[in-house]
Amino acid sequence: QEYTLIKMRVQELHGKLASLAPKVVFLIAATLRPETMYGQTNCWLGPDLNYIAVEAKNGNVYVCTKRAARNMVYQGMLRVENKVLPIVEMKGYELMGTKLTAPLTSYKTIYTLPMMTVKEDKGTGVVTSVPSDAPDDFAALIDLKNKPALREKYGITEEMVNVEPVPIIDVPEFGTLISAPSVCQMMGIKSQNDKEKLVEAKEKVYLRGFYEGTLIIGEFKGKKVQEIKKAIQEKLVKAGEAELYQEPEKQIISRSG
Ligand code: ZZB
Repeated sequence: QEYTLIKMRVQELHGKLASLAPKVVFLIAATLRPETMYGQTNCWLGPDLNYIAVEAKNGNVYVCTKRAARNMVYQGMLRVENKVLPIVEMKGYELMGTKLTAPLTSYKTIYTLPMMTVKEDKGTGVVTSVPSDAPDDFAALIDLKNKPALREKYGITEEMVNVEPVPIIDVPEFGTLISAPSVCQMMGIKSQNDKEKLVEAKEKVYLRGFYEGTLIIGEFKGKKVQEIKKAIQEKLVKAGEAELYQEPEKQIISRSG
């Protein structure tokens, strides 16, 4: 499985990240949908997952799970070869509310927010949120908007969740409606805890967006998603805003098993 790693730049180095100055630090999100980066509204971390900061070959610092860093070592992406050398170790909750600059999105600043369903054994443990086209993201975002206690627990302010799904992909069947919010509404999904419904919603939105979707924003506006996915990935990589990353076979087997 080939992921695109999206480099989300940390704007100010506070707390556990403060000691990394003057290096440039990125949270590294793994996505299979680089064409949706126009619609990023925030970044998800698992509050109880462990994250590490490691130095990349290019001198930047990358934040991800240890497992992802190990894969990066094998793929020659890190400065220290042959082993994982964490510069800093932290829990997801210690990074909540971090201000990030992400590529292609119209939001100048996006925030790291908690999502309970982020998996440690998939991608990098850092997930970019596209609530227009990912039902999981939409559901987790409405949870944070609707539940002040959840925000307070993680030091999240209302301002940080004051974002709306951005229409980026047109799917004929949904007309002018935005895919993920309308599918969630149709299926009665009210929270990230509606896990079974969310699996079904994801399937629906995924297939339609990929096979029937047309981009309605950015330089590839008017083009079919299928046709420009690769071009957007290449553009991001060329600009130094993304890297390619392979997920080892073992993970695929354990996921389907
Ligand atoms: C942006 C995006 C936009 C995504 C979208 C999906 C969608 P899959 O197909 O099940 O393998 N993801 C990545 N890592 C994790 C993790 N550790 N825990 C939880 N979720 C994770 O799913 C791949 C997608 O799962 C990735 O692509 C990422 O979210 C998320 F419009 O990135 B995606 C309908 C889906 N739409």
